[in-house]
Order: sequence, then C-alpha cells, then structure tokens
Amino acid sequence: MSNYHIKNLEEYFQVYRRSVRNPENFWEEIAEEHFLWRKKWNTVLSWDFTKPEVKWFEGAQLNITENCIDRHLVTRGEKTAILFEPNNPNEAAEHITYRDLYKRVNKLANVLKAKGIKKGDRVCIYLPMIPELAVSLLACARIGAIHSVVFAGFSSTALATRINDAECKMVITSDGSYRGSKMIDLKGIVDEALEECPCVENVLVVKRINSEINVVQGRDQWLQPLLDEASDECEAEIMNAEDPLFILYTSGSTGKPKGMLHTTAGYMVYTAYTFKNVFQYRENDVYWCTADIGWITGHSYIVYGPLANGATTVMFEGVPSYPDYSRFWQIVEKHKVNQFYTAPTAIRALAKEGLSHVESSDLSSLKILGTVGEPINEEAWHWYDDNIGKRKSPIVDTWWQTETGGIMITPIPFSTPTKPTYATLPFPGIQPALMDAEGSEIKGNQVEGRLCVKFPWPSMARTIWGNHERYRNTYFSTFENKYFTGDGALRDEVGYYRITGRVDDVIIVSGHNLGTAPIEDAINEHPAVAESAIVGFPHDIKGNALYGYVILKDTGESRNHENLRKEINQIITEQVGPIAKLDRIQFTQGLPKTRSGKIMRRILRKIASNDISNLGDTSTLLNPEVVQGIIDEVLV
Ligand code: 6R9
Repeated sequence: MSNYHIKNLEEYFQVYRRSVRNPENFWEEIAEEHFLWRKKWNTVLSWDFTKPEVKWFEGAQLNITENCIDRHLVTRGEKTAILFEPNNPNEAAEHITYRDLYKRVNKLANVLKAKGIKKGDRVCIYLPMIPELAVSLLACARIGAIHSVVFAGFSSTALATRINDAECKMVITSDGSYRGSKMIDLKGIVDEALEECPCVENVLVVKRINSEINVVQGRDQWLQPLLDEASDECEAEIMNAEDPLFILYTSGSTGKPKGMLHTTAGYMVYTAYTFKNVFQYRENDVYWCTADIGWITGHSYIVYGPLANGATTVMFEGVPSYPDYSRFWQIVEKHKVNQFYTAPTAIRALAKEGLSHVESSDLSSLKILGTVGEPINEEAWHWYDDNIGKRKSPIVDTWWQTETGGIMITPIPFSTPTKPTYATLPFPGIQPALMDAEGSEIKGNQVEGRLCVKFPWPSMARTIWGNHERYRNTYFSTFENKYFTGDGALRDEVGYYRITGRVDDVIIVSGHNLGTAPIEDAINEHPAVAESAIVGFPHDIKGNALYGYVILKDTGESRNHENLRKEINQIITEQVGPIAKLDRIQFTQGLPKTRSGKIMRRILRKIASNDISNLGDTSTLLNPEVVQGIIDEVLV
C-alpha cells in the first residue's frame, strides 16, 4: 500500500516529484499493487502527442468488472456496493451487496450475449438513476461491449444523433423515470429517436414507473423476464489494456457532440487511484456523489472508481428539491454519508433556500466535501464550508473533464490547505502548463494563461469516436506537443491553480457543458428566424444562463415577440433538451461579425452581462455600427 493513500503535504510533494521524474515507474507500481491482471503489460507507456497516440499498459489483459466486483467477493461479499436511494423518500432504500451486484451484472451480461451483443459492439444506455443503470455499464464491460450512456434528460433528437454516431445495436431504457413530483416518458422518447436510427436491433426496457409502453414486435422487450431466465454466472471477456471501455459524448464549440473514447486499463488505474486519495476513502465509509451517471462524474466517481476500491457508493434517483430542499441533508443523515461530492450549481440552489433546510438534519457523519463541474464562487464555497462542513470537513474543488477521465487538479484532504475558489495543486502524475497567446509556456507564479497538460496520464481519452482528426485538431493542434483543455486558469503566488472558465464557445449552465452550435441550429429552424447567436451571462444559481440574440426574417408582418420566445424555447427543448432553454431572448437587427464572418461573441457576452462600459476594440468588425443598435435595444 506504499503510495496509495497520501497522508500529508510533505508526502504529496514527495509523491508528486516522483510521479513527474519517472511517470512510468510511478504508475507501474500502482498498477502492480492494486489490481487484478490476467496478464501483465510489456510496456507501461508509449506516446506521441503529434499523432496523437497514447498507450498505457500495452500487452496487459484484464476485465474491469473482475476488479470492480469479483475480487471483492471473498472479503466484501456482504458489504453494500450500491446503496440506492429512490426518488420517493417513503420507498425503501436498497442495499445491493457486492454479491448481489455480481449476480445482477452477470445475468444482464448473459442477456446481452443472448441478444447477439459481442465484444466491440456499442450499446446505448438511456436510463434514469436506478440500479439497472450502473448494472448496465458493468454488464457491457463484462462482455467487452462498449457502452454509450446518454443522459436521460436529453431529447429524442439528441439521443438519435448519439445513437447513430456510435452505430449502437441496442438501447437499454426504462418505461419512464421519476424526477421529483414528475414522471417522464423515457420509452416514448426512445421510440421517437429510433425512427431515425436504423442501426438499433433491440431495445430492452426496465420497468420503473409501471406505465403502458408501446412495444415494437421483434425489437422491444421487457428486461425482467429475460433476467429471470438468465444464469448469474458469465465469464468475463478478457480485454486488452487499450480495448475501448466506453464512449461518452461531450459538447464541442462547433459541430456535433464529440464521442470521447475511453479505454480499459489506464482508465481503471487512474479513476481508482484518484478516488482513493481525493476522497480518502476508508473501508467502512459511505460515499455519495450526487451527479448523474449520464455524465463523466458519474461514470468515474459513482461507478468505476468507488467499486474498484470496494467502496459503498450511494446512487440517488431524485432531485435536491423533492419533497423539499432538505432532501440531500436528510439522505446524508439517513445513510451516515462520509464523503459528499456535488456541483456548485446545487450548492447555490440549496443556499438560496435558507438554513432551516440544513439545520433539521444531523450532518456529523460528513468528513470530506467535494465540488466539480464549474468554477465555484467564493460565496458558495463559504456557505458549503460553514453550513455543511461546519469548517471541519475540507472541500476538494476538483477540476477535470470528460476528456481527462479522472480528477486532474484538486486538494488532497488533510494534506493540501484549501483556498476558496482554487482547485489548488495537480494530482500526482499530472503536469499542467499555462500558455500565452503566442504559444509559449508561461513559467513562474502569479500568472494567467490557457491551461494545457504536457505529459500523458492513464485515463485520458484516446480519440473521438470515428473522427481522430477532430480529436487531434481540437486538443493537440492549438499548442505544440500539449493537450489543450479549452479552459483558462491562473497560478497564484504559491503555485495553486484557479480555473477561470472556458476560453472557447462552450457554456457551462448548471454544470452542464453546452455547445453554442447545436442550440443555434435549433433556433434557426424556427421559420421566422434568420440568424441567431447565444452567449452565457452570469446567473445566481446556474452559474451561467443562456442569452440569445435572434434576427427575424423580414416578412413585413409584425410578430408577437412573447409567442416567438415560447416557440423558440420549445424547439430547443425538443432538439437539445430543457437544460438548453434560453433565459433571455433579444430580437435584434444585426450581429457583430469579424471580417472573416465569425460572430464576435466577446461583445455579445458583455452586452448580455450588462457590462457595456468597455467593449474593447470594435473597429476591426465588419459592421461596427450594429453594436450600438444592440445596446439601444436593451435600453428600451
Ligand atoms: C468533470 C466535468 C468539463 C469542464 C471543464 C471546466 C469545467 C469542471 C471544474 C470546472 C472550474 C472545477 N469544470 N470542474 N471549472 N472548477 N472544479 O465536469 O466534466 O462535463 O466534461 O466539463 O467543466 O470548464 O473544462 P465535463
């Protein structure tokens, strides 16, 4: 257990220095000691960022589910692996032991096989936060199928795009889902999506809300009867280290979503090692991450990282506001949660509701608090520290991305002194760099620049599914020989990092990454719309909200702007999903453009944020006169 648990700052620096001086040795030691391999590797790492090509633990063979489940059976067979807390607080929580999980995963794996799913096939998973979601990921991994989870809040159009891009043969979904007091017809959404998806042969349906569903003969089947018949033993497929484990889509600044591809061994080693250290997990702890498994945070830190450590991981089906705003804290008390990991947007929403919701619960079990997904503002950080952690529980502000697979910059609790709004120091093995606009690395402290990573780490995405050139172009072409994150950051006087936000056209709303392009495409489908541009503007709870500038076609008729606003948001809901709805829509005559025809979002952002005192240089615009026009419209 030499370097698995970092215990103090001195040890962090020692481990960090070693990890940078000799990365191969460092990761090899961790991989050797803490995992179950069918065969060891020949080479720890080979890499070339110009191609880009990165391979970890080549020659090794393993199955990640043997690491997440089988090997725990001897000592932890009766320990709770997944603690399921349903949407309805009156429905009993479910304690799924490692032995139960083993059986459920193997049964589903056998069902998938019987339906013709083989190693390398893609399976789309479109499920709410119920145990079958985690079980589905693991069942795919058991047989070497590549899972592609689509967040169950996405619309049928967004789902269809993702299914087609990965050419999924199967969809696993449910009749519907509970979200607070609402019920959502997931199967209906799948049916609509599949009208556009000829590649899907089978749909397996989990029964959750007992609703009537439309059954397409020969395609759709209820899952439970198939599970009842299936054996609970399924031999694990032996996977090569670099065999794909999953695809997960993330928004890009332009074009369709990017299917980030993660592979097996490196992802396992990195998520397990970061989980153990960032959350200082001890054997009998109860760990809860409130993310949805539809996002990378759920993949890495609800499912794979915790289970690889034999942890108890809570899965919550509901929302923080149902039945009321005390729900999170009641769950913490009920299950005596020790580590609690959530997003700044949730913290801000809960803070707004007042302390009475917090004070009614006993939070004394909490030891470590975490945040992820967007920069946390100082006020929210202090509210979290004062009222939830009672200034005793360190806050780990963890910076990372779908692309990075695991946590990259973070304090190590009880080792790294925290500082509000700072993600602090790189995790061992991570070599960040700040770059200036000319492409040179900015050395020293008290500097600000674009955040890059100079050296590979085991859980980095290996490609964009079906489009390696786009992968190279997006991440490895801006700065030579470096992975570019798309974020800006500053480094303070002691070397702590603070992430300042995206420097591209991705907008983070309530912690969800939204690309401007698909939303603008949706708006432009409205028959009255000629052109549109969206930007983010600061929002108390969501962090950013969306502001749309819309140019209407000149038809000579007068239009009812309120109705148009509703219609535009309706189209966005259908095409992208409700999370992408616009908070404000301004109908305008023109958009500021550069001479090459690119919309100058920088100016639109400032106007949307009510910050018109310093719009910067507008003289290079093709049409500088439209800027004043847009400002005047706001003032009316
Ligand atoms: C894990 C996850 C990635 C983007 C990332 C950055 C923002 C995430 C952050 C943070 C400041 C943090 N981000 N964590 N910004 N502080 N602690 O969220 O992945 O959904 O791909 O988003 O989120 O802008 O580039 P993903």
